[in-house]
Amino acid sequence: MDRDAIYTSDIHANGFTFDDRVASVFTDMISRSVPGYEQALQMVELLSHQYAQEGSNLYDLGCSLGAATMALARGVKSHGYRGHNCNIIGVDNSPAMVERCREALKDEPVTVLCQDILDTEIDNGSVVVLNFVLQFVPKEKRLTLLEKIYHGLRPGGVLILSEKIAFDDADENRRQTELHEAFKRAQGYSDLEISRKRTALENVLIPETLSAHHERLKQAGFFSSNTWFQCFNFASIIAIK
Ligand code: GEK
Repeated sequence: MDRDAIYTSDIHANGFTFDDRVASVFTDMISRSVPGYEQALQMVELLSHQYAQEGSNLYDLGCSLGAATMALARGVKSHGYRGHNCNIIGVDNSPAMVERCREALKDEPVTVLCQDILDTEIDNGSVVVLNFVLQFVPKEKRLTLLEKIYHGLRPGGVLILSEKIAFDDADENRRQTELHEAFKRAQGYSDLEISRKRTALENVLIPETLSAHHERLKQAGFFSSNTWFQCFNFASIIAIK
């Protein structure tokens, strides 16, 4: 796995994009930047095992290099009859990510589409994953996306939504941000790399509060949504149709 040293220089300082350079170090970047990332993937496998319905479609929207797509596949594979006949579909709009993802998953029974998830047709779904992706979708388009997912799910189907989150209280927000930055320092990032990345992600990654997410999921139609995981300012929600 190539190590992320992108922000040791300031080439990327003008704004973050999922280009070839990011894609080439992405596994290292996300593992050292998102506390709980590995655990989220383990639980995507477990939740896929639990909620995959026979003959349904499972989607990983914003799949990057396919880590959660593979977790969906493992969850279904380990299942015996209930996961049988499922289609697993990964979607990402970064050509650099999709090219690498297709290569890495070429022997797996999954389809990888290079597409904007706002244009993806969701149909006959039982599990949909948005693993740290909604935060990159413009705020005004988030409800429409969740409504589309809701309508494309079968009854009993689930959405797994993992996000970086914000806090209403400014002091709490600052404390959680400090803890996240301490995590990144402990993972070997320097203060300069942390601060350059923070600047690059401004206006690109827009976090919201957990209550805003739960409220929107309710508005989209989901009858239940629960936060099953939180570590500092990162959390994951499961919403059920
Ligand atoms: C994982 N889920 O490893 N349409 C398609 N893809 C998009 C869009 C969009 N509108 N917006 C962003 N992306 C992965 C990690 S990374 C998270 C997801 C992060 C894609 C973007 O190209 C990138 O690959 C991914 O969403 C976000 O479990 O970098 O913090």
